[in-house]
Amino acid sequence: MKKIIFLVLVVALGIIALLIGLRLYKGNHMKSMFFAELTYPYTLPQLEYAYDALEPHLDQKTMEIHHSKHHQAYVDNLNAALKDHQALHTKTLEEIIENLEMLPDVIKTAVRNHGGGHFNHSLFWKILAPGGENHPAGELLEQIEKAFGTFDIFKEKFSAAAKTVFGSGWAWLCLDKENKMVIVPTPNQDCPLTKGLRPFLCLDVWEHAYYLKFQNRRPDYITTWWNVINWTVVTELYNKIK
Ligand code: MN3
Repeated sequence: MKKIIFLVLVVALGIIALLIGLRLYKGNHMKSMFFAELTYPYTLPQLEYAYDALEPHLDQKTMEIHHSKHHQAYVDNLNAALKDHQALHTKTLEEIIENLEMLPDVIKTAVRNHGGGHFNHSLFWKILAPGGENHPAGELLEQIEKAFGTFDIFKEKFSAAAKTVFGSGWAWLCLDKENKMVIVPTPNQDCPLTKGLRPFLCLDVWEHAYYLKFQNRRPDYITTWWNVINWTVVTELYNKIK
């Protein structure tokens, strides 16, 4: 009799452990290294600073139109594309972009452009700040120096990548699959996540990001952008994904 009670107890404990395990698995399943809050229906994230806070480097009018019009349009178009695809409503944007190739063909291009647009801009606003520091410190600085030689060489290489994006696109600093730091340009709103890269610094070089103030002078926009980087946020992001 005691043996039976013991067996029942063991089985019951086994079932409880299994249920807890399944729950944990389900909890972790919706994975997000960057923005757990980016899920359907998508909304425009609030900026943590005013539109004029990045003056004189990034001007108020550009920031306002870029955020409230351009970014909003990516959000609206992404929601429209995903509206009838309920299976994707429980995923984070990050999961969707990482698995772009597995999406139904009818929405693949729209998600690539507008999902990318939403993710890329959400990251871009985060890494900006008024009166940013000139460079990171500690381990991130050491790793940048290890990867590129000096911080100034890194800046030159990143700026060159941003300058030479043909047409619209972005420049990124990412960790690759081997955890190596790489500078990567992407066209349009393509996101490095789709290629298995983990981005932690980005620069929007679409004309809408600078044309009002800089017109055709993209290099001037890039030079001034280095003054408004929030290295604290970039470092936090780097520590999270490394
Ligand atoms: Mn933009």
